[in-house]
Amino acid sequence: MNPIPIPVPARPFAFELQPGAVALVVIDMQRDFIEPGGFGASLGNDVSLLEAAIAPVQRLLALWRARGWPVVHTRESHAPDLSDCPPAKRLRGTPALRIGDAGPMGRLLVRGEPGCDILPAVAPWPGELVIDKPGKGAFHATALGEELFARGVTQLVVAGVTTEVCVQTTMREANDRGFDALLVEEATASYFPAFKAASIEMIVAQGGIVGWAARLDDLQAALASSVGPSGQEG
Ligand code: C5J
Repeated sequence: MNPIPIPVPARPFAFELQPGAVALVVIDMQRDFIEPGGFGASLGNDVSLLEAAIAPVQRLLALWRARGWPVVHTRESHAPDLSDCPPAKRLRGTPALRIGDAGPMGRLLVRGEPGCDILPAVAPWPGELVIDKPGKGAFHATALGEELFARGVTQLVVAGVTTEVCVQTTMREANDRGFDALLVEEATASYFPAFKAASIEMIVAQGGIVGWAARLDDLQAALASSVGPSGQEG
């Protein structure tokens, strides 16, 4: 029997969250984006702006883990030989350091290097899916779609960084693949607060042309007030 959907207050209208079919997808909470000396800093960004997402992502992880629901983490990352990094990506612009160059946390965005790791505060637990992605979107050149299908997932609750780049790209990819995707506003951050705000508006505009956006407190309250068929919290 399908569990009863949980209505989550959201924009542009309530998100009917389906227990058992909803994965939490946490995008690129990597040291290379959030800590000084990484890829984000090499592009001239104030990386401290992304710290605001850490505690909300921790809350989301706790909600999903308490229910045994699927959690997916992504890392924007490349093979050590950079064979999966198009020159157009590596050579664009005039950053202080390029992808693959050595920085204080190792080679930027290269798998296995310290900077490529997910922050310890939001690190994957054993058994959680970790997707290494060479692009901005989490579906491009990865097995994410197949992995979600195998788990019976039809809905995504999305968090992580940065809102207008990898988060929004992933939500658009998810939308095109038939997933319903909800962005949790406090659990995402950008180096450009105005871009974060604009991305959320783009997602929910036109009747949810890309998906939904919700406040974390509203999602948490909706989950706490729902009771599954077994009498347990949804
Ligand atoms: C960027 C990302 N901003 N994870 N990557 O290059 O958003």
